[in-house]
Amino acid sequence: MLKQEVCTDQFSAEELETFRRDGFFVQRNLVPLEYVEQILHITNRDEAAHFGDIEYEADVQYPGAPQSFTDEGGRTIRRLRQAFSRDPVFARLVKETFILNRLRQLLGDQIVMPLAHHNCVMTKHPRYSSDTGWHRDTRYWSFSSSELINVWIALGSETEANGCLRLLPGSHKWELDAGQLDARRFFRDDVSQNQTLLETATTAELNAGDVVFFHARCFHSATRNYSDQTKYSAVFTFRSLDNPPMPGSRSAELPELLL
Ligand SMILES: O=C(O)CCC(=O)C(=O)O
Repeated sequence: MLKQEVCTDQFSAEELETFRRDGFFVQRNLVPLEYVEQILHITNRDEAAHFGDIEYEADVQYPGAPQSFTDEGGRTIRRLRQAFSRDPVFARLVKETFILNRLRQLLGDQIVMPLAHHNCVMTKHPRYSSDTGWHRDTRYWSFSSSELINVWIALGSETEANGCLRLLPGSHKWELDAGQLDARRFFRDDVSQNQTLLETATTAELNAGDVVFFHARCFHSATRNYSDQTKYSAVFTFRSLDNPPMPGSRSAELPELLL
């Protein structure tokens, strides 16, 4: 039987202060391992069948990804999208008070979960996975404001070797010049102004059940998986009721859940 020390239902005042300063907070042992096991079961089932809405490494064309579906590793899955349509376990999980109360502390009483963004299980495979450059998730999202919070749930160990999240503390507050981003709105590492900022990067090494709450404006990146085991993480985003998607945008294309 797996044993785990589970924490309280809300952030302490210090944890909130850390989140507000850094734009992220790593909450250890938050999700009971029974959830982790159920989600891994669904993930393995849908991965084996290539079932549902899937993003392949070849779709993103990031460094390290197979160039086409016919290349070796061309059918390597990067993430299983639309997690909510795959099993009720995801809805049960995000409605748990240990998640919802924390989101309320960050965003206010009425929490909405967009289904158009994240809402996925990231699957980072050995050999054919890719490097995700420094970016803000809001780069292609369109809401009244960029005040959204991501919840990244580790389903196994996440380390530098298998491509864990790296974050730039405080970057959710940065105002940037256009020249600091490239054409795809990745944070450029060839600009001296950025190089100084990149020196502040920190890694979020995680164990199963640990959760990173991070502001959608917080710059983050990750390398490919250099280990020999696949890394799995479930990821969702949340907004307050008074921060709707812009009509006609991709963010407004799918329904949302009022939690
Ligand atoms: O490669 C990763 O694990 C990071 C993924 C990510 O940040 C994203 O898809 O927005």
